[in-house]
Parts: sequence; C-alpha cells; structure tokens
Amino acid sequence: MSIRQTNNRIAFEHDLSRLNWSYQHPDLGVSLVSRYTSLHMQDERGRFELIPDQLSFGEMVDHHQPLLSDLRTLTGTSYPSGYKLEFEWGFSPEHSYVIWRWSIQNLRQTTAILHDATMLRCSPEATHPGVTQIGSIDSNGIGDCAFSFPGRENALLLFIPGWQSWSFSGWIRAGEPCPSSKLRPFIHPMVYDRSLRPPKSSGHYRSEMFSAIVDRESRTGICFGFLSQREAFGSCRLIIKKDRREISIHTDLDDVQLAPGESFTSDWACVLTDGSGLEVVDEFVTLAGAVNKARIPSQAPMGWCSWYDYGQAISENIIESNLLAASNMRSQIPMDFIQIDDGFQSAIGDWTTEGQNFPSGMKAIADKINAQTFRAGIWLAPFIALRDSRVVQDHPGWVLRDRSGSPVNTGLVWNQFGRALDLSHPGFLASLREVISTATTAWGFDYLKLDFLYAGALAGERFNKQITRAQAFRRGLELIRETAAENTTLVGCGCPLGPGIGIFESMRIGPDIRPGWKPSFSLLTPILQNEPTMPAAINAIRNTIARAHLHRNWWINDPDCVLVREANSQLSLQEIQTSLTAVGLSGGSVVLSDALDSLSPERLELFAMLTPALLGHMQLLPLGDVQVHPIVVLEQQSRFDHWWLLACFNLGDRPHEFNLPLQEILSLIGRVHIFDVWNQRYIEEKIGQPLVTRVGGHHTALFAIRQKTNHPSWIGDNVHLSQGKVVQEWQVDEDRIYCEINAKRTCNMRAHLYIKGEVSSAHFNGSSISMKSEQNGIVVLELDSIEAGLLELHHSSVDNDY
Ligand code: 9PG
Repeated sequence: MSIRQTNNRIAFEHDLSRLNWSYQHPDLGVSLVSRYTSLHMQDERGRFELIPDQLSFGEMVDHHQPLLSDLRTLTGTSYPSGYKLEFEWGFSPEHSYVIWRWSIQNLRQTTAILHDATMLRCSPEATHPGVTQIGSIDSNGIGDCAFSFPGRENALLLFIPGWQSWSFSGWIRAGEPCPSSKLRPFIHPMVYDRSLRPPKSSGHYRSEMFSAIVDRESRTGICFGFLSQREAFGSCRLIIKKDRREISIHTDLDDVQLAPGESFTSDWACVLTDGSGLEVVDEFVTLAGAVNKARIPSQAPMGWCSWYDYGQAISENIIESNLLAASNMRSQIPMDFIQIDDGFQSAIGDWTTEGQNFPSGMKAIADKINAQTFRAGIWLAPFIALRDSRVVQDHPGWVLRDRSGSPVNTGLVWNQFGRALDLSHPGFLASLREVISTATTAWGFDYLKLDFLYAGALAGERFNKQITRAQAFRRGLELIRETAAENTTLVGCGCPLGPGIGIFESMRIGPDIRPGWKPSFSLLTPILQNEPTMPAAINAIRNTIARAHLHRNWWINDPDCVLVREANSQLSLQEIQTSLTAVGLSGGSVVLSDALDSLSPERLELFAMLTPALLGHMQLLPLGDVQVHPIVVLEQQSRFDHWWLLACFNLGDRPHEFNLPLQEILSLIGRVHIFDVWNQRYIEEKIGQPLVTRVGGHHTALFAIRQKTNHPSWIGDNVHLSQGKVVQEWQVDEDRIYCEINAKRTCNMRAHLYIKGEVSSAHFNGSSISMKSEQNGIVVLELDSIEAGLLELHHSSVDNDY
C-alpha cells in the first residue's frame, strides 16, 4: 500500500507497509528513502526510541499559501505506547520540494522528557544500539533507506551555513575537512552549537539548520534541513565518501519536559532539489524567509560605528567630534546613523548605568546625534554579563548554569569567561524589557546593535524546563522586538541565524573585521593565522561571500564595517579594495569605522563608492577553488542599460591566475566592453577566448562587463561601485547623447564612455567641458565637484544604425 504524489518534477511517496517515505527527482537522478521521524525520549519506564507504528492518514487538503506556493497537505497519525505522534507533509504541485513536521502529545499520566528527534534518515542502519524501540517498524523498511545523488566525489561541493553570525560559513569540497577553530574552550562555545566542532573523520560533516550538496558538473543540487528555528535547534549530518553517501536531519529537544496532556510541534523541515547549481541554496533560503516573515527594509543602513578604531576607549568627546566630522562631510559622504559601540556602559551586563566617560548621559548624546539629523545607534549585549557586573552579583539566579550548578561556558569574552543569562527566567525577562525600553524610549536610540546573542541560546538548566532553548531564545528576541518601537532598526550580532529571521532588519553574517588581513593576538599570533572565526579581514570577507544569498531573503546582510584608514592599520590599499568589493557586492549595510578626522580625501572617496548600497547581491560561481579564489557575479540593470559586475577574489597569499570563461558565465556573444574598476582601465575582449587575469595575493580584480555594440555606452566611473548607477537617464539620437547624472553626493567624477564617432562638443549643465579621447572609442571626462546634472555630447555618427 502506498500514497503517491507527483508533479512534473518530483515524486513523493509513502510506503505504508514498510513505514518509510521516498522523495525522487528522476530527471536529476536524485532519490532518497527515509524512515519516519523517531524520538529519543524517556519516561518512568526508562529511555527509549519512539517510532510510529501503523500510520493512519487523513485526507489531502489544498492550502493556498500566499508566501510559499500552494501546498497539498497530508497528515498521518500514530499512537505508539501512550503518545500521539502526528505528521504533516506539504507537497507543492509546482515546485520540487516537500516540507514536513511532527508533533507529539503526551497521553499518559506522567511527565516525559524529550532528548532529540531524527526527522530524516537515509541510512540503512536501524537505530542507536542499546536503545529500546517503542512502536513497530518493519526492519525491511529500514534496509531500504538510501540516498542517491549524482556526481563524482571530487566534483561535489557541500554548503556549511554556520551556527551564528561569527561562525565559519562556506562551500567545502567533498572529502576536505571543514575549517575549524583549534581554541577549544575559548572559542567553541561561541561559534558551534553545543560547542560541537566539525567532525574530524574524513567525509563526515555536520551543519546547523540546513545543508546543501551540489554536483558542479551536472549542476544538480539538493538543499535540506529546517525552514525555521523557533521551536528547536536542528542540524544535518552528511557522510560523503567514495562508497557511502548519507544525509540526516536532527532536532535537539534539550531534555524538555512534556507534561501529561501537553504537546510539542517541530519546525518545518524541507528537502529541495534543482539543477541550478549553487543557487539551490538561494531557493531554500527564500522559502525560509517567507516562512519566518522576514523583515526587509527597502534601504540598507549606512553609517558610522565607533568600535574598530576606538575599541572600548570611547567617550562623549570622541563621539561628539566624530558626529561633527560626519555632519561636515555629509554632502560628500552620505550617512544615516552614528552608532556608539561597546564602552559607554559601566560594565558588560549593566546597560542602564552609564560609565564615567559619558558624564552627560546617553540621552544627551542621542539628542545631539538626532539634532544633526542622524539616527542614533547604540550597542548592547543583553544576553551576557561579566562576573563582576551588578546584574550577576545581584541576581545569581538569572545566570545560566549546568547540572552541577556552575555557570555555563560562554567562551573567552573580553579576556575572561562571561556569564550567560537565562532567557526563561521571568525576573531576567522583566529586566530585559527595561534595558530595551531605556535605550529606545528613555534615551532615544532607534538603531540597536544587539551583540553576543548566542549566550542566550547556550545549553543549560533553565528556570522553565518546559520550553526548549530555541523557544526561550526566540521568545527573548520577540520580547525585544515588541519592546522596541516598530521603526527601531534591530541589528543582530553573534546571533544564531535561524531564530533571528523575522526579528532583525539586519544581521551580522561574519566574523569581525580588523585592521589586518589575518587574526592576531599578541604573542599567540603565529598559531592563530588559520583561525576561521577570529577578527580578521579575510574571515569577514570569506563569510560575506559565502552568505551573500541570505541578503534580502532573511534580512539586510551586515558584512561588518569597512576600514579605509592609512594610520593605525596594517591593511594595504589592495586589501581594502578586496574588502570594499565584498561589502559592496553583498548589497548589505555600509558602515565606516575609522576615526573620521584621520581620513584622507582619497580614502573617503573609496568608502563613498559604496554609497548608496547596491541592489541585489553577488552570486558565487562554481568555478575553481571556491574557498581561496572565489569568483562572483552581480547582474545590474537599468531601463537603458544591462551589465555585470564580476569579481575575482584572491584570498590566498600568493598571486593567482584566473581563467574566466565569459561566454559560459554571462552567455554573451561577440565583443564586450570590460572595465577594470580598481585600476580604472578599459579592456576590450572578443568573447570566445577566456579572460585571463593575474591577481596578487589578497587582491581582487573587479570588472564591469557590457555587450559591445555600435551604440555609445557608459563604461565605468570612480563614483559608484556599480559602474553605472549614477546614470539616471540615457538618450541617444543620431549625433547626440543626453545623459542625466546623479551621484547622490558631491564628488569629482571621472567617467569612461564608449563613443564610436568623434565627440565635437561636450556640455555639463550648459557649460562646456573638455574630454579626452583614448584608443578604441573610449572618451574620459572629468567633472569636479558635481552632484547631479545633464551631460550633453555631440558626436559625428559613424554608422547610422542606432
Ligand atoms: C564590541 C564588539 C563589536 C564587534 C562585535 C563583537 O572577546 N571576544 O571573543 C569578542 C568577540 C567578538 C567581539 C568582541 C569580543 O566583537 O562583533 O562588532 O561590537 O563585539 O565588544
């Protein structure tokens, strides 16, 4: 007996006699057969694995889901051993995914404890040895469980999304280990859920929330895992070896208590396959964004942050002098907010008592920032505290502890071990509300950078034993969201990603930047070079590329600040350009964190090229070594123009030669205009032969690429990273070009245009300007101190074909 649903891509089938289900995408050669969800749990009879026995299915129901696609849902119910287990499956008649979740109700007279659940298991092994099974399952059904996926082992890429903002994220070649931190007690509690570092055995992987596998030859991809992390934290396990391919999905139930009559419902899990290569992840995160009602403002935040030049050594005077500088340079460097970072508070944990370096108080400084018409931003780390803070001294009961009563390990923070706070404790929740309303209502800040949030999601013995840590964490975030006004921008940082969707307008998606390429910490520096999550330009850039797909699906990505200063920095100009390319092509928030009065006009211009943020986000291409030499593309479009930004990042230490098959990447024919942005240099290429470019270690080549025709064309400029967004209107007659320009700031513009005929006159806002002709029909024009205006060019037409 079976229940089978199909659409023109996939088949989804329940095998009732064998008690397993299968998902197949025959055209792509993907198939998986899994057993049903089972739970590890315990009651007064001991520990056991609860497995559904006979499933009785309900009717199929069609649901109109405005955010997802229309879904056909099916439920199945089972009553093993005094519990009600219910499954719900959603099948999309149009798309190639299925979703499912489960719930358990305790029909017995005693409290049960839930340890974990396995929601997908495609391996033939039955269960954990030594665990009693309750329920019944045909062992043949388990033997059928399997996962088949096309592709040779060394053509497969696996996606690791990473646990929280600072955790490593990236595409790994199957067989290669996932980069991991060596600093066990100091870093692991921060960046790995339950401090679990990536498995060491070759071919084994663990991934938080979701994962993906892509065969770079056939472009077949599968993405699987959870669409939300509100009820429980989940993870995926993968085994990819020559002779063995397995995937599984697990739910961490935190030993939560299930009282008689009570029930628990899981988050939705999902399996999705398609043939779009690495973009299979985009499709998955789009679904997750919809399920969680992501909050996505139309504009990416733009501003200044005190942290990366001053650290904790800030004061009222420092903030005021930077405010003044920001205000004075506003027409050249547009910014929306001034954000005060760590250092204003009397202690980590005591947020409402200002330190001595802010004698006028936080309301006064917020008022001053607002008076200059900037939004006022402030940093808070509301889920963590240091041992000597008043909050820890006065409320030891709010500190999250392990079974032995010791505070749980938060990792090494500010050179000591911190204290995590219990988000299920009513006393703490009341104080949390107070902290948020003080910062927003009493002081007047409307941009909150909320940091070290992972501390609220650490495993421990909570006050309320009937909710999972994911539920406690999510409710804590919801309380913050409700307390802050609707128009307050919340930026998450150090935050487990899944629960933040639908709460934060913006989220840090990588480790901290630092004014140096690699991690550094006094004498330990030599052994920290490959630490993947410590502050370093390379670590911030790597995650910004790897997590680009989250942008505008889950929130506005915060790729962390940019540092362009010459003094007090070890970053070379080329390293800064690499960082600017990553931040710019992420489309995310654009935040400067240098002492503003220390910056040269040239360096300010570099930063200004990122304002306003680009629309869209870069897409990583499955070419070459995606870890060390990632190649990304971002398509740009306007009413009258269509072009691509293509960046070749060399994150390695040695020069690298990139071979770009442009025809394949951009599907263009004939000749193309290529503009080398960082060298402001024109290149013309005939499509067909690959573009070969040698890029130094830590450098990036950024190209703007357009199809070449006889028509005049904008080629590139020094004003905006997009290489064309300054052009608001573009009209071409037989012998005239009208071009409306808006730089959205005052600047000295240097633009490259392609004009086949000779330019006889050029005017900007009615005044004659001079232009320089170069080879290949390229003309260069320079306009000093402009913001917006009309550029009018007369030229001899060579061909009459436009
Ligand atoms: C303020 C900073 C900045 C920065 C955040 C966060 O000790 N530590 O392990 C540690 C880790 C991260 C960190 C600071 C300290 O950075 O990402 O932007 O706000 O806090 O303290």
